[in-house]
Amino acid sequence: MSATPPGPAGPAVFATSDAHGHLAELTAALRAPGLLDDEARWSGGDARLWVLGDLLDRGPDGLGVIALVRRLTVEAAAAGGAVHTVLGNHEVIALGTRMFGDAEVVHRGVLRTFGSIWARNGGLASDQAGIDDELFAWLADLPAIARDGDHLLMHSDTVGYLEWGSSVDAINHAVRSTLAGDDPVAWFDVLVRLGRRHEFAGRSGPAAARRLLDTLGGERIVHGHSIIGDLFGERCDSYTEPRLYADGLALDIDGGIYEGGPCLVARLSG
Ligand SMILES: [Mn+2]
Repeated sequence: MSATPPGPAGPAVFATSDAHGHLAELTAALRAPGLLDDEARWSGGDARLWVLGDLLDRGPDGLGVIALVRRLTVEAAAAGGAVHTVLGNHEVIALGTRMFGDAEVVHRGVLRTFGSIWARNGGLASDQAGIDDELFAWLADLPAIARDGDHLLMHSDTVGYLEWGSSVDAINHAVRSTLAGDDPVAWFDVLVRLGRRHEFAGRSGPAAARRLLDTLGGERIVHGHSIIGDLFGERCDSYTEPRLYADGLALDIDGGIYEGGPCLVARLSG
């Protein structure tokens, strides 16, 4: 039985983000719209689910979140649906820490180490210990940005993606090429750019969002990374829905799980 039967509008499309190791909350949030059954198996039929990064760190079980998402990717594909994952800055922090550890790197005149950034941003030793070569390769190959119909999907609310290229393919090629290599300065460039935020908010936000959409396609940006409560100055327990803003050009789906907010699953279409 599928909770999301195909209709005239086509398969349903959903997005979630920033689970940050909160496996139980993510499982419950995906079960609510019928994407998972009682045993946490894919029950979404031909629906498509986008997982917009920051799977690990901060919460107790990043490896469990990753394992769930990877299993659902296989199960959804077998059912005619799809689960896709997009790279978040915490994936880059975790991989960079795995690769470079506490090696000091001069980046744009600043002395940095991945290990210290990881430690300051909720890095978990238990997550780090589980990143073997196979998982490293899977995470490092995630796309940074994607299009699904009218939606442009990315982790971070920044126009910085355009500094890698002016098409989705060019951006993903550039980021993958960097993460396939071992140049720590190039890795820090990826991390710093994906760490930017709030660029679709405020007076200049709509124009920034419009520039990204006009260049890469799509009618609406869907992103995580910036907690709704932080972006709009609200308590994290005071909202239960994603937040549309920037004249309707951007949808923030990061409820802020680790700050007491909800794990949001946005229904984008269908
Ligand atoms: Mn993030």
